[in-house]
Amino acid sequence: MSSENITSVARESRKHTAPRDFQAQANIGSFARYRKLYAESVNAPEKFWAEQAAEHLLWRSMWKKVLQWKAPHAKWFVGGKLNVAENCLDRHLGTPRENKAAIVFEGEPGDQRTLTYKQLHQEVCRCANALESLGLRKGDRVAIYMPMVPEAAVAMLACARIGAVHTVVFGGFSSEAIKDRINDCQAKAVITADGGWRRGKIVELKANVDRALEATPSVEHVIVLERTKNPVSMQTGRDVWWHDVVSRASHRHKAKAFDAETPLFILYTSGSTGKPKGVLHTSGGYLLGTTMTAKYVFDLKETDTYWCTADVGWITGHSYVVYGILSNGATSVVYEGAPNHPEPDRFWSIIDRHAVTIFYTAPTAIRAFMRWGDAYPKKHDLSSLRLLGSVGEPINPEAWMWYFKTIGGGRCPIVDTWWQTETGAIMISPLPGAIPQKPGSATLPFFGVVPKVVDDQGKEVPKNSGGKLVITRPWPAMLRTLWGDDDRYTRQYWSDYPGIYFTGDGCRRDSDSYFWIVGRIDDVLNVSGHRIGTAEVESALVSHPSVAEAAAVGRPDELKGQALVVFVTLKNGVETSEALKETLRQHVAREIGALARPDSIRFAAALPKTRSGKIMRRLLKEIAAGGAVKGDTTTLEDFSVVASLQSEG
Ligand code: 7RM
Repeated sequence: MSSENITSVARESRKHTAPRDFQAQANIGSFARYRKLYAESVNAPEKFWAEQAAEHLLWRSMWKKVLQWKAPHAKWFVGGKLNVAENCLDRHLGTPRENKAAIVFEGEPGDQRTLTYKQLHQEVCRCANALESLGLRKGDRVAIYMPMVPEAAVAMLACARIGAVHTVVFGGFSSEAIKDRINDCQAKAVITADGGWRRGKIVELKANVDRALEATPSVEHVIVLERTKNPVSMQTGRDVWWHDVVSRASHRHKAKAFDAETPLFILYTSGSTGKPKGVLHTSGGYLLGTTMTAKYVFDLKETDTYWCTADVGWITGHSYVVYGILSNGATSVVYEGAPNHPEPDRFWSIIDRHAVTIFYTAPTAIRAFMRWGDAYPKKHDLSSLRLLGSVGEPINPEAWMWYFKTIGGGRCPIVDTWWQTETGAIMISPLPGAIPQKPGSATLPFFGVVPKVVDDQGKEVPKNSGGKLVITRPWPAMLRTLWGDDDRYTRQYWSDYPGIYFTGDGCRRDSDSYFWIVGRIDDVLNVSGHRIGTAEVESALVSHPSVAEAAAVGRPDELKGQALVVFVTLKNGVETSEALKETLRQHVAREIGALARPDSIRFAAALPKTRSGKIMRRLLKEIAAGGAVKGDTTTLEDFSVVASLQSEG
């Protein structure tokens, strides 16, 4: 879609600077310090990255060249050797971190477990030995289909330790989705569990794997963790129990050094059409990017208890539950279940009981908490928190302010982190002690990241007008290719503007040069020649006291090009009515302008979302146009949501 004059109308001007005591202790404590480091990172990038790589990672051999760039292919730290698992574990042993909690786990039923760095290291060594004893070697692909339990991280790190390439398939995906992903990367082994807990029920992971494996000839071994004691069938010769092969293996394992460009993992992400894309990340650059961003964006300190609520099946779980956090020697909280089990205060109860200091979640969750009401957070002591984070979508200013006041008690900075599966690490975000925040803006780029907002010709657009977000230089944690489809890699990301990475997102910069992401460019609406970001219409709607969540889509319209259809879920206790529809229409017109007045408002009990909470507007578009839902729905969280929207016609 063309980017000409995306009408960007959000005008949020509130600016929040971190409290003085936060700044005083911050890893980057002033705007001047950020500017200085940023300038160094873009003026002499190879020098900057060489220094950072030496400071932040443990290398077995030094690289010969920092960057080899032949667009669109990058190699970072060429000739350097390291072991990612050793960086996340072994290097903390023999230091005061050895007996520090690496993972603090809470299962949904309430069971708790803490693994120190020493214990986690032993588990990973056992798992690495088990994988090797099954014949897995460097370069082999291993699918991981697990609940959010420490063993999911153990399995990932064990793969990294032996140079195998993991592909984590989110535990909520169907057997169809597992099958496609296994076949695409020809995985030799699967690591799964007899089940996982979700809202008091067992998710039948092993049964899903069994169904998938009817059509995956590459799989030779399945390792099954006993989590729920749910009966499962075990196929002799193929399936083995974790407690037989892992727990009994030696807790000593010598980590080999691997080339910096050794593939670390493939993570499938849904494309707008059919086949999911297997995003490939490699070792040295990815680990440097996640380690540095974790340290500076989350302002990690030795004493922090950090909790990112993302599942490991999502890039956020890879980068900011496992790799970037453990590499810093920090404590990572892992929670297995739903935010509203047994009650909608579960997250606040976890923060209270574990004295969480840094909390990172998604706007979709924040809006759900708002909808459930303030009484739940108010029941708990959240005073341990010192920093909040947001990821996954633009956060609407309404939700930002609620998060800031109700969860952060008005004292915690919020880092609104923009990045993608493809970017591997956070790209645009406040550094909390240095960059003043504006609710709804991801603010400014991280070190070495050079984003621009451009028109279709690649020319930078003026301040305050909309365009496409691109990244003009390679960065260490960038994806290297799409697994098995390098042409698609080039076409998808590097063809709109040769040599420049196209993110697929629409954006504008304000007069402070802050970045405001307005959503995926395919989601930009064109109403009577005006281009409007879905995020802006949705943000206007949720600023109304009756509205919990909203999704805006275009429906083909002879007169206007596109008519604006919005799907709205209401706050608890609010009744639907024609009068409310009219009120909301007027509300949007007042907030944005008459051009954005919705043509049609549809109340819905729920919106179709991916597992990571992103609204699937593609499906809503099809529903709005009156057609059937086609294309890939494997990433959809709950198909019944679509069915009920369709039946409401
Ligand atoms: C980390 C992640 C990537 C897409 C991205 C955006 C949207 C993510 C923000 C955001 C506005 C943010 N990876 N997105 N974070 N939009 N502000 N802070 O989400 O691959 O699953 O999705 O998500 O559209 O392109 S992802």
